[in-house]
Amino acid sequence: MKFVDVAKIKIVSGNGGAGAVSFRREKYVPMGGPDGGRGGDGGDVYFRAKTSLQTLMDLHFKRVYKAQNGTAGGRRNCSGPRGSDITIDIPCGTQIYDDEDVLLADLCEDEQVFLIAKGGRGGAGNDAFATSVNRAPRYAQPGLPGEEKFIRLELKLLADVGLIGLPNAGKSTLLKAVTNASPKIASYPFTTLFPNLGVLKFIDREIIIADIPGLIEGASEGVGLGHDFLRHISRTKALIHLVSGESGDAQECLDNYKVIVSELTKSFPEILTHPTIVALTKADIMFPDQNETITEFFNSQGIEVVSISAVTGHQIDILIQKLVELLK
Ligand SMILES: Nc1nc2c(ncn2[C@@H]2O[C@H](COP(=O)(O)OP(=O)(O)OP(=O)(O)O)[C@@H](O)[C@H]2O)c(=O)[nH]1
Ligand SMILES: [Mg+2]
Repeated sequence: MKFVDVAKIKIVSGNGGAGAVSFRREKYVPMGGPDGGRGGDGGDVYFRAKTSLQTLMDLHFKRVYKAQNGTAGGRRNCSGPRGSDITIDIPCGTQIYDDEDVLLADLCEDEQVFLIAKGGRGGAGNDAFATSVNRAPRYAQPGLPGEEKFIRLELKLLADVGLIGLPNAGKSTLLKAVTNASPKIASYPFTTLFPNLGVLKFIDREIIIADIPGLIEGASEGVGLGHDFLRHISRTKALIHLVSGESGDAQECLDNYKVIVSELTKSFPEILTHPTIVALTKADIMFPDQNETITEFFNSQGIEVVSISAVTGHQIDILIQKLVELLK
């Protein structure tokens, strides 16, 4: 199933109900005055952010959202009932754009509500138009139409830290080791098809970590799963770039590291400005001297690395320590 993080929908607020034209008809009152009531206002359309939601999937299935129309006014000055509002629930971190790509709102807090389209006002009944000159007006106001808008929603998950790296680098394994998340892990590339969020608890802090699908060479041109998922880490404060040490070959590790840097340069260069920790993963299956050689090779290129194993927990505490320092 495709992970949906962009959705286009149409929203329509309710039309106002028409005001009524009516005259009092009562026994013994020969010339009853006007008594047409007001039409009810149309319903409004709201967006509401929910931490419990993680995708825009639901909005992909239903494309049009319409609030109820107001009801026309009635006799005896009866106002028509207001149309019911509708509220569209979206994940926290969803940005709302209009059809000209203007950002209207960015809902980040749980239960945050945004009025996107106001219902049309109900029309006044003929009673409202009676004057000393015209005591029996035969007209009333129509209700105003609701608003119709085409909206584009874009989800950018709210995470403090993003995990990047080639497929199979061990991103999901690390997320699982340090957070409450239980992502799918497997020994083949592209196991992760959509982002996973996990919460790392460190003393009194909660750090949200996003594990995104692996990037490969050409991702910026759509190879593999493409680079679209990078939008989710565009708002992180720090990154962990995972490089697998599985091959035991220093040059290969550095080349793998550079593939990611080069793809980021092509697609989301601003992400490279985020403070980044480079982690050499799978230390448990490297020989100690390989581990040392690779680390020194990276250092000689001016890249500091911390070698870890998410399986045995080797140096995971050091990685977390560095991360906390970086986020300060
Ligand atoms: N020995 C060892 N294996 C590891 C370690 N970390 C990950 N692996 C293995 O490497 C493989 C890939 O791990 P994943 O965590 O799925 O890798 P990923 O980076 O999330 O991969 P994609 O989702 O495809 O991008 C799995 O078979 C893991 O068990 C580690 O520290 N030590
Ligand atoms: Mg994964």
